[in-house]
Formats: sequence, C-alpha cells, structure tokens
Amino acid sequence: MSYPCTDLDSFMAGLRKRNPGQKEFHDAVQEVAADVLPFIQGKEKYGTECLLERLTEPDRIITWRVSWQDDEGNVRADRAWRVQFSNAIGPYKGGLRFHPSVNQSILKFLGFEQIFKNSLTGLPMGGAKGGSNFDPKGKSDHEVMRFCQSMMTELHRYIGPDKDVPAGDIGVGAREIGYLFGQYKRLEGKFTGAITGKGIAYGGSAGRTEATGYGVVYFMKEMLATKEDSLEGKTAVVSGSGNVALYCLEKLIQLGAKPVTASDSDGFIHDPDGIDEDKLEWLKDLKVNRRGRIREYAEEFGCDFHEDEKPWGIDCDVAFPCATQNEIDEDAAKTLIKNDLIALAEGANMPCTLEAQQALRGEVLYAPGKASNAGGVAVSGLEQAQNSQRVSWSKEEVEERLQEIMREIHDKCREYGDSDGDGEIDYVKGANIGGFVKVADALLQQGVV
Ligand code: NDP
Ligand code: 2IT
Repeated sequence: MSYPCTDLDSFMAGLRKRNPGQKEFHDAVQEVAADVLPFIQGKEKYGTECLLERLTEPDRIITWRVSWQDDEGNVRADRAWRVQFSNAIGPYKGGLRFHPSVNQSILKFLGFEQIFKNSLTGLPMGGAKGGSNFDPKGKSDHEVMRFCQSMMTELHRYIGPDKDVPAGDIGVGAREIGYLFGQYKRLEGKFTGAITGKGIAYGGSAGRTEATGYGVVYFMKEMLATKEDSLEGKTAVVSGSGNVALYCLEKLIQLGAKPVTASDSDGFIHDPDGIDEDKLEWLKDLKVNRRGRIREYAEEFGCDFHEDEKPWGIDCDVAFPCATQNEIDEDAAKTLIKNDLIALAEGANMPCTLEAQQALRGEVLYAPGKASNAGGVAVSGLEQAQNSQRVSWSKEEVEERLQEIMREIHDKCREYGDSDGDGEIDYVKGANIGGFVKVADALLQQGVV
C-alpha cells in the first residue's frame, strides 16, 4: 500500500488485513473512509500526513481479566477492555458496555465512531469505548456491585478527568455507574469527575439520563424542518426499551408524534393506539425498576407481542432504531422505504448495516448515529464542565444547551453534506467530514504523535 492511501479499496484491504475478523470495525471505518478519502485527496494541507491511517489505529487498547464472586460463591472471570482511540481534541471520552456479545471488534467500532461524534458536539472530547462480556441480566445488585468494583480496580489506573472519562452504554446505567464511581473514588482517594452519567446526588448533570433519546428526536425535528415538515401526528416506530429508547419515546409523545412500537432482545410490541404518557411511565417502571421484559407490556395493555421479530415491517412515517448495531439490514430498510418512510434517525450506534445505509441514503432523510445520538455524550461533556466548575445547572439550562448542540450538529451536516447547496443533505457525508475536519486540524497542529 502506498502512503497516504487515496483509494478506498486498497485502504480497506490493508485495514482488513491488519485487523482480521473485526467485521464491525471494518464496517465503521469503511463508512467514514468512503467520505473522508475523497475529501482529503488533493488538499495540500493533508499532504503526506496519513491522517486516516493514523486515526484507524487506536492510541492503545487495555485489556484485563475481571474476577468476581457470584452469590453462590463461585468465582467468575470475565474480560474487559478500554479502547483509547484518539485524544487529539480532548481527554478520551466514551461509554462502557456490559453485554455478552462485547468483543474487541465491537469496542473498536464504537471507539472509532466516538472520535467523530464527539468532535461534532463542538466540545473538547476525544474518542474511546470500553466494556466487558459480563452480562448484568439476571444478576443480583450485589453481584453487579462486586463485578463493577473488580472492574474498576484495574480501570482506575487509566482514567481521570483530564485523561479518560467513561460513561454508560448498553448494560451500564445509573446502578453500574454508581458502583463504578464509588470504587474509583475509594481507590483514588479523591472526588473528581472521572465518570459521567453520575447520579444527581453526587455530581451528575440534570438531563443526562434523557439526553440521548431527546437529542435523537431534536435531530429528527431539524431534518423534518428542512422539508417544512414536523413530528406532529407522525407514526413512529422505535426499537429498544432501554435508556435511549425510553427517552426517545418520551420526547416523541411530547412533540405530538404517535410511537407504536418498542422492543427488547425477545421481540417487539405493537400498540396501534400509540404508547402514551401513562403507558410510558408504566414501561419505564417495568424496564428501569423491575428489570422486566417487553412482552409484559403486551399483556398489560392488550396489544400484540411479536416474538423474536424486529419492528421494521410496521407502517410508519419516522423510524428510530435505539437498541443495538446491525438491527436493520437491507431487506428491512427496503421494507421501510416501501411503506413510505419519510425519515430515520439512529439512536443506537450503527443500527443500519452498510447495505441498509446504501438503500436509505438518498431515498429518505437518514441520520447516522454519530450525528443523531450525539446528545448523550454532549450532555456528558456538559457534566464534565459542571464538575470542573463545581456547579450544577438546571434541567432547563441543560436541555436548552442540548437543543442548541443538536441544531449545530445539523448545521455541520448541512455545511459538509450539501456542498452544492441544492438543499438535499447527505447526512452521512456531512457527519463524517464535519467530524473529521476538527480532529484533522488538531492532529496537524500537534505534529507527528
Ligand atoms: P440499554 O442497555 O439501556 O438498552 C439496550 C436496549 O437494546 C434494550 O432494550 C436491549 O434489550 C436491547 N438490546 C441490546 N442488545 C441487543 C441485542 N443484541 N439484540 C436485541 N436487542 C438488544 O442501552 P442504551 O439504551 O444505553 O443503548 C442503546 C443503543 O444506543 C446502543 O447502540 C448504544 O451504543 C447507543 N447509545 C447510547 C447512549 C447512551 O447515552 N446510553 C449514547 C449514544 C448511543 P435486552 O434488555 O433484551 O437486552
Ligand atoms: O455511544 C455513546 O455516545 C455513549 N454511550 C455515551 C458516551 C458518553 O461518554 O456519554
């Protein structure tokens, strides 16, 4: 391969060879490289800097064993990683995921996307991701606490408010963040904002819990506004029933849309009358407090439960995949388009396969996660700012700033994704290049590091 590589096929062939078996990582890089390589080409300032070659190689990956004891006294051993991808524009920042499917490929794809997402927020945050194949499902609070304490006993060496600031992701919510922070504080002997998504009682930001889901809906609102349209009266299909999905549902209801589905790994519920405020409160209690299954919604409210199915065949105007990666394949995307979908905003990271993206781009308004789900990490950035200043902003103030940040991300997508100014925004291209330019400038100014 010649340096710098300007041809997508040879760039990807090299990347695949260096990172065998890491399909999720390959896909995430391919999406970015397809837009960034042509953008770099011929621009003198990028010259021989090999920026994309550098950005696809993490600064470091830390991996360790987490030993812990279950309630029966058995000693368990799980794997954990922290992928510190790039601190070009700020301390490493990104969530921790606990799920049996977690492996290095998944964390590398997430960490890589996080670089560009965090850049799009306009806040000084680098890109990272971490997690474990530990499955919190079915574990007691005490088991989760022992796991989190053991995990942090190693992780604490590598994080800190000016170094690397983890947060939540799949399987890591308020409970896990509390246990992780408690152990960090005990080991370090100091109270600093080394983690975000903290409880309000100990330095968390108002509005962080809601931020990702609300942000996705704000982004959708901006996309629809480019077509002089709004969410009022729109039928929405949502997947997932975790943190992102629940607050996506909440904001949709507040803005007059009618969400009709929610899901978990067992299947989806279809409520043609719409999930309203009262039903959502019940669902939050089911999922957050009782850790129940989505099928119980169907039993409670007398609607259909579709076991082992995804909701993409349900007629809708707008769609919000908010569960996990690769949950919409090409067939599902084509079904959505056939059913007259207007717009899709990703709440999850990479929920659409590359083939699904291809089908959606140009056919509907389509927002990639690194733009539309950036509200979560943006409010994490605001939490870091509040912690540094030792202040707490009101929920209204945080929500106002979140809306402003989502508008600015939309503006950046317009700036870089509609270069001919005809009003048709390619949000994938806009987000990839819009995220890249700031990181690239930072790398150029910091020399060969
Ligand atoms: P949660 O753990 O709160 O919820 C995850 C939801 O997705 C659950 O309903 C879960 O169902 C479902 N799910 C997870 N894995 C699978 C799977 N393999 N197959 C089917 N369903 C699955 O996570 P979040 O809501 O925080 O995260 C959801 C998505 O949003 C992820 O892609 C995450 O990376 C992304 N994201 C999260 C942010 C945040 O601030 N939390 C910020 C930006 C993006 P079940 O309970 O059955 O496993
Ligand atoms: O994917 C993501 O952006 C997150 N899980 C949130 C990361 C964070 O640091 O708040």
